[in-house]
Amino acid sequence: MTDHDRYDPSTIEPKWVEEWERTEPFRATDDPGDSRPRFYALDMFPYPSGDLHMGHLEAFGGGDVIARYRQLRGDNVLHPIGWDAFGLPAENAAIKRGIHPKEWTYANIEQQAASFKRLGMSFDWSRRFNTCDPEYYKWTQWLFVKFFERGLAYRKGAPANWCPTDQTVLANEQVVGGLCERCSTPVVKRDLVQWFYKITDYAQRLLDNMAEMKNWPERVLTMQRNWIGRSRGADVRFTIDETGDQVTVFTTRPDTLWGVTFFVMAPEHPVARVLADRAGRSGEFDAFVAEARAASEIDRQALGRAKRGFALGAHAINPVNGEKIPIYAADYVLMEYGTGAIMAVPAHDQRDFEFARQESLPVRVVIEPPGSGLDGDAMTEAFAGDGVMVNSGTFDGTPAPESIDRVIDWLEAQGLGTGVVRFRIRDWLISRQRYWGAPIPIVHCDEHGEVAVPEADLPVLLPDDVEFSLKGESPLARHDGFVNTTCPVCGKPAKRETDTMDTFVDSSWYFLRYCSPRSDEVFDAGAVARWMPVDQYTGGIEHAILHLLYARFFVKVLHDMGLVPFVEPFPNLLNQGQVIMEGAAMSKSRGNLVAPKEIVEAYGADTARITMLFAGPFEDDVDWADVSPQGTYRWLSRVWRIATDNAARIAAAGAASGEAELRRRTHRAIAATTHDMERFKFNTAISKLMVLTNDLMELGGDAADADVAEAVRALVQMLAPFAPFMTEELWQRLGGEGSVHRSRWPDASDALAARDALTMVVQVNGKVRDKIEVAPDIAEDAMGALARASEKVAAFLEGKTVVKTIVVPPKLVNIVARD
Ligand code: ANZ
Repeated sequence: MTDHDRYDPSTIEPKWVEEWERTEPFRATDDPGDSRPRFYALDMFPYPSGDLHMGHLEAFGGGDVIARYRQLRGDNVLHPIGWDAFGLPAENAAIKRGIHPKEWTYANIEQQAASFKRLGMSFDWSRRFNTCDPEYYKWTQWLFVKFFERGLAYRKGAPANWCPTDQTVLANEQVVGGLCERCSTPVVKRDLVQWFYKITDYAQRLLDNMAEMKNWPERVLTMQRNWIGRSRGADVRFTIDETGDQVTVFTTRPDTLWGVTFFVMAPEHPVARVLADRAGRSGEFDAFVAEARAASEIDRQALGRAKRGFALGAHAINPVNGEKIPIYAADYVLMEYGTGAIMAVPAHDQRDFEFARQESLPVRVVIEPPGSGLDGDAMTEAFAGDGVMVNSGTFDGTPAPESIDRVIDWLEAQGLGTGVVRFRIRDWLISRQRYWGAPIPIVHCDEHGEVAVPEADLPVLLPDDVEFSLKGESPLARHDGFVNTTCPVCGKPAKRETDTMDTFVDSSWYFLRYCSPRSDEVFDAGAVARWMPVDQYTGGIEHAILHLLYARFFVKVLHDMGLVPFVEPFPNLLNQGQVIMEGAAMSKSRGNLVAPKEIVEAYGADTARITMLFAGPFEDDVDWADVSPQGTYRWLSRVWRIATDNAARIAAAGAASGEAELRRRTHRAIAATTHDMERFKFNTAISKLMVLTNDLMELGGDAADADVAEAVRALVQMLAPFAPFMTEELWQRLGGEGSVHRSRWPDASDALAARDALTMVVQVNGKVRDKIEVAPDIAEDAMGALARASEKVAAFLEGKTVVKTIVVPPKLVNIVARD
């Protein structure tokens, strides 16, 4: 064997990187006359935080296999790449290391782009863009203006989540367990005037359109449903005895109105303050409110913790029975949900129950499972199950769930309340007091208020010459040249908005821009209609709520604007697992980081890609400690050897025919691999290719040249999505036409694939004496005949009389014989 014949990825791979750079073979064709089926394979675009890490190899490796497989199936594939390039880390790097965010960002992008190429990703590089390019954020701003014109972008003062470390506000979605998603600093509430996108207008449609999201993981759908949090119930009006004010509560259980024993307002409720002042306890109340606000919403609502309460010394009148009940302010009631006030039913709501026991308030049972005799004084927890109404006047005996509707009807008839539907989701807080984002295109004029920047003046460019510091306001607010402008309406001096947009705004529409990335409109409607919706979206589960909900919202708004003909952007979603190391997340600080680069340098990109995808089901986490690039490399070397050793035979071979064993196994492998590829079962698809490799080693020597040629070509083609470099090289050496990546995925002959050889076991008196390969549809008497014809079996039958032959088709023959 010459040295030249050795599998050497370090020479093959860079050669093809260069070739593909030159020929751009993965460009999508946007010719409307192209009759091939279109396939939009989209990977969630990367954030340029540094070089690629193992998570990228996993996610983009899987995405690339999907794109390449569709390509081989004959589709016109759009597989774009770009960068989600605005965001806080660039600014923090600027503060820490004195590099301009722009420089840091674009340098990282170049590094990641080079690494993607080295990994053999089949991107259409001609469509590449970054969200921080002015040509892109111009349109992010244009969309803001459109939202603003439709009343879907607005500014209001509200308690906002504030991260003291990052010195910026965060969306609710970016607060995880009370901590800043980025830096884990406890988030506090601050009253600030902020910009919002009105996602709440779309809450019901975000739920309803889930019917169109055919292939989403169930858990992602559930997370979205919970986040949207639709509740049906009633708003019920209570009157304050001492002041005559009316305060409305929201309840999902109006059927428990007769069990209300106290009334609770959020500490932030304006009426709570009035009552505290009236009681002459203002100072005490201030301290109480401050303490409540220091805790996160999640902590405030947690079960089993001591609740902070404040008796307000006033009473509410229960409208259904005229009872006067004490009013409290308590931290477990939130100002941001419902009406910020509740009717407390301790017998049937666990938080109310805990508060009642803490404050020695009465517990009155009004829902009872038939015959159970619940006792309010003896209960140890609230009863939240179904039952019939008791202690509820004329409603006694009404069973759940119709009890709720009946009480709502009655409340409405009496004018005491109204049936309502509420959502937990809040409007999306999109403004950030930071520099490295798309400036919000608004001018504040004393006379005309908030004025949108006219389209002709977009983009509002980020100035380069700014000062970075974590102290105080945003760098843009300190830049006079940026701040001072004129009003687009009257031309008088005015001030620019200095907040920038949350980067999730940038990523809410990038998939539309990919369809016509150089368009001088936001996107070309024809191109979008041709390519969208995305056929397969691949990315991390961490985006289950944030990005995927925002992008769905954007598309609905664009649909309502008449810009897109569909309402859901991603009918099919695939979430890859995470890459971990010995059970823990890979991270710099843990020192357990393995860079894809190390694997590529040692074994090549093909090995790196396959090792990752072979490690387990794509959706599951991969523990890098358990995988073996060496094993993959050995397998690929074997494939290489089989193909190159047989190159001459293969080149000279004609078309395969007949039903030889190698052919049957080849077609079985094609059928099984295709089945797995269609279901994104990459790891089992790879294992089937490994089996075919073994079959070739076992049978290739004696098989007909044509059969070997067929098997090797099929192996190379099916391996192509996983190992794009080696297969391209082999395809060329085997005399294949053009690029393997432009060839057609092999077709399985159903007849050959079905001719599955099964192993029939032959026993004599219950002991296994032979194993014979048979067709699965073998007849019973043929089985018996085959068994008796076996020499091995005959040896055990010598001198004996066969009493009985038991045949269990197609796997077992047991011959019972006596001396
Ligand atoms: C009385 C009641 C009795 C309730 C009962 C529940 C069970 P979901 O389902 O999540 O929408 N609630 C309303 N506004 C609140 C606020 N701002 N902060 C804290 N809790 C609030 O929750 C609706 C229920 O949560 C409402 O129904 C209310 O308690 C409480 F056996 O009213 B319920």
